[in-house]
Amino acid sequence: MTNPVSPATPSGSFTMADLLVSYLRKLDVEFVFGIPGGAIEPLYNALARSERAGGPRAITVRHENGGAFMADGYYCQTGKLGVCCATTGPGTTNVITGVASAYANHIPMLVITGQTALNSFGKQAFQESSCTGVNTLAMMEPCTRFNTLVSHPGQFELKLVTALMKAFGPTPGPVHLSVPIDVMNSPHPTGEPQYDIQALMPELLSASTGSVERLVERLRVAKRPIFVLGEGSRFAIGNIILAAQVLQAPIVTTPQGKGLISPYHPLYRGVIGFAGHQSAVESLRDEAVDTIVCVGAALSEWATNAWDVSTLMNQRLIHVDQEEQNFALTPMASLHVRGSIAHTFETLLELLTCETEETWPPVNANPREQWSFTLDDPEGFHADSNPIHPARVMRELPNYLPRNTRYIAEPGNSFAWAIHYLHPYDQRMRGSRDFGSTLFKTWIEFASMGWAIGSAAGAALALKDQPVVCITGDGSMLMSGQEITVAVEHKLPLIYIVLNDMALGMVKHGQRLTGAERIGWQIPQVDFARMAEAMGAKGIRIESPADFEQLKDIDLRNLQGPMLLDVIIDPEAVPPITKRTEVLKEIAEEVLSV
Ligand SMILES: Cc1ncc(C[n+]2csc(CCOP(=O)(O)OP(=O)(O)O)c2C)c(N)n1
Repeated sequence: MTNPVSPATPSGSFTMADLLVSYLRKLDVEFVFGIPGGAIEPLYNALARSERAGGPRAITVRHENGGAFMADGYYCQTGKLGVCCATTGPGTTNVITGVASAYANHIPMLVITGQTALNSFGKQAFQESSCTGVNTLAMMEPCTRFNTLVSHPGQFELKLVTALMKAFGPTPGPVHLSVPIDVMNSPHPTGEPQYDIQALMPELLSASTGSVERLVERLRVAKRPIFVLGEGSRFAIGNIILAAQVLQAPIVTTPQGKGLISPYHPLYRGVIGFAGHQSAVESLRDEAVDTIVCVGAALSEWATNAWDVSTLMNQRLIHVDQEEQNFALTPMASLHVRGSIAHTFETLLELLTCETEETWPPVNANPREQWSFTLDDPEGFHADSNPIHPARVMRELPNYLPRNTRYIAEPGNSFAWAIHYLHPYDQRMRGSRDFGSTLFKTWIEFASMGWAIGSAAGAALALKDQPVVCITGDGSMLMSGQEITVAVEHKLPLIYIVLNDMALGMVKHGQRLTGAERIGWQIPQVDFARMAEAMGAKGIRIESPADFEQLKDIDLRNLQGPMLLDVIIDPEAVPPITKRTEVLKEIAEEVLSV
């Protein structure tokens, strides 16, 4: 029987690789990010056939790690499985950082790597990475939720389907299939998927009625509730904001939850945790606050200011989540509500029964700078200095970029400046039920340099014509900037903002703030605008706030390819990372006092 979605090879056989692509198509996945090589060729052959038939297609990246970051960015904007692939040996070792990042950030991702042919195992075959070679399966083990070698063709389909189910499991994450070339190339007996994969995608269990009723009871009697929104709030953001409005509860977010709510929402008090706002911290410390409803948050070190007891991690906490791993961090919570966040808030609103359209506050017609949270350095935010203050860069960006622009911020000082000072002109006062409605994305758990450069390309491919901004540092650009050529190749409307301080800035400022030795942070001067031009992108140099005016001559709503702004920033401006450095200092002092 022939397969309607993935035509077979010219010889007529339908390989395991064709089968894999058929499953991806059923899941509506559009892209497989990776780099070809001998052992993974059967998959690329199938992808070539798939592309011709309008199915999932290969996006060739420049470093396999970038492919994993792009798969991450694709998932974050669409909710669809991220898929990346690599050849055996160095291709697989290259991809590992991106897979580890996805593991830490709970990203559903399918990672397919090649292996040499089964009969060559143990014979020092070229790039052999079986258990008797450079054991790539062993390397993947700690950073995947399912990890297996497909040792014969009969296993392929059942292991693939198991992997797909596990990727979206109770704690989502990357899954890895290591596939010998001969297994990938072998014919599938029936030529079509045997499983109804859509039906097998795990349904999230609903929270028990009792626990949602207890939550509602607690909210009814709460004198002063407050909401803390993490990234998992995206599953019900409209209803969560509505619930907060009904209760007139202030809202703060973790750094990962920033972007789900408009900065101009009257109830919003800013970000807690790394690079956050004092107003958010004070809102939580307010003694009148008796109930903290924390929704969908990985309560990691940086999200919570090292698990600070005085703000979030105390008995006032009610923890609502659907990812089991997140609950392990909140034994102190007075109530846990475990189950689909979407279902919990639908039920909660039904039980509160008082919501009406009238409870929405009026949409702020001109939200510029009318937010209800405090900035650490308002002078820097408004500074006219040359070189430009990085906080001022954050202030300028929304002035020029379209309102639907997505911002993705790189680990380093970039995410610190952006978390604190970037406030897109966001009119979404009512939240949104769309999965990918966050206007700002960063991850603070694994925090690999180069993540944003890759992730932004995956996001831009997913979002088609909507502009995406990647805010990154010069160190990260030197580490992963080659991926710009992917954006050039696919004409992506991607704008790279390089905060150029000729330094590994976070390291430099961190060393200064902690009184450590000053070492290893210098970077030579690089003209990134010219680098971008050499790669086929548009390059612009920005030294002062006035230089942003050049953007007025560019149709940013209709970019036909990437653009890079090489922003020469004031290298002395201290980023909002003092909370982080205080923790580092405390750790150093504890070690010394032992
Ligand atoms: C792959 C990787 N290596 C090292 C680090 C440690 N690190 C965190 S931030 C940083 C400096 C980043 O420099 P740059 O990209 O120039 O950004 P800046 O901090 O100057 O904004 C380093 C080295 C890391 N997070 N990831």
